[in-house]
Amino acid sequence: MNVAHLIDEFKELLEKENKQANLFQLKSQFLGKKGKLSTFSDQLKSAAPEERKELGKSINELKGKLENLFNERLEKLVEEEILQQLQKKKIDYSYRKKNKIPDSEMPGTHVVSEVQREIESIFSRMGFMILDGPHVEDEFHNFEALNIPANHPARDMQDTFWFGDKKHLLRTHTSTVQVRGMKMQEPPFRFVGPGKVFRCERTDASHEMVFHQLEGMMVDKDLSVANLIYFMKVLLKEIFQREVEVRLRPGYFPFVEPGFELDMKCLLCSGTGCSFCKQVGWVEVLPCGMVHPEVLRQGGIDPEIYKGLAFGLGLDRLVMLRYGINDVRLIHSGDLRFLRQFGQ
Ligand code: FA5
Repeated sequence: MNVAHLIDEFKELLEKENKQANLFQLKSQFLGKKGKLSTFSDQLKSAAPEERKELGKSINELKGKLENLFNERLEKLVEEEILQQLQKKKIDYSYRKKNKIPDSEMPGTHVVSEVQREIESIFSRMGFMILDGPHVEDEFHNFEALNIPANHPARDMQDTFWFGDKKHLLRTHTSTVQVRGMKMQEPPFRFVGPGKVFRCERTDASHEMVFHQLEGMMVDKDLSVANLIYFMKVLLKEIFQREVEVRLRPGYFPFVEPGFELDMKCLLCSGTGCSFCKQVGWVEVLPCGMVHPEVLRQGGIDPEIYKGLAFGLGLDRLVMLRYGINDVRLIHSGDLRFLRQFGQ
């Protein structure tokens, strides 16, 4: 058998196959221990010593060519398979029309987006800017700049989805926006940063793996805990359109000092205890505090001159309290029967 013929034959057979397993089988038929190439290697054994070097070289070249052909075909096949899968998953935009689903049955804006917009507008009126931040973050913005260095036990407070490089992650909280916001502007300033956050947690009635927070930050010369409490109260009053019962207790977050947990009386059970509030009667919705001087420094702000206040509202839980939704997993279920109750 001549070399050119072997190459052509392999090429032709590779082209005909459209399953990865068959490709690998073909590879072993040609390149395996007892494959077609091995007959050339056998010739090597019986060749005269002066011919061996040249022959060995050409066998290696041939092997390289066959391997290249195989790799090229495999790569193409994988690409084709991915394209096919994508085709299958394509969204059918004509589905609604084909099935004659009227507008009135389509869910409108998602309930979390709706409440988010409402809160954005409340803060806008109080002079806050609205900032956005990336979902894929680095260690610096999610932890280090927030006074949570490597090996700090607080890293375990939030179970993190890490990327393979161990440097990037899906942000575990919107406090990352504090870091970005401080670097963007000169004080005094105030902004809110709403968005999705991700935690590798076991889910239950009040815990999801993907949920929403709304960060708030204000930096100015004369700020105190009194300002913090004022903003929290305005927010809750506007959202619930009435005075709601809250309690403030000390809370530990490395990026604030002092730090607080602001809990709301559970509106689902009026404080008597249910699965949502874990029978406590109170729900954690608004952790907050005065920004730690080290965090201000990391953001390029002199803590001797400026003070900061910050809060991290749990948006989904607030939505649940407002509408009496007793399981956070419903919010993200995509169940149209649930979603149609909200939005316009
Ligand atoms: C934080 O994420 C801090 N970054 C908040 C903060 C900001 C504190 C600024 C101080 C200053 P925490 O892990 O407690 O804190 O989450 C904040 C809120 O998100 C909680 O009060 C709760 O309402 C909500 N939350 C937390 N985990 C979940 C979850 N798995 N599912 C739904 N909501 C959650």
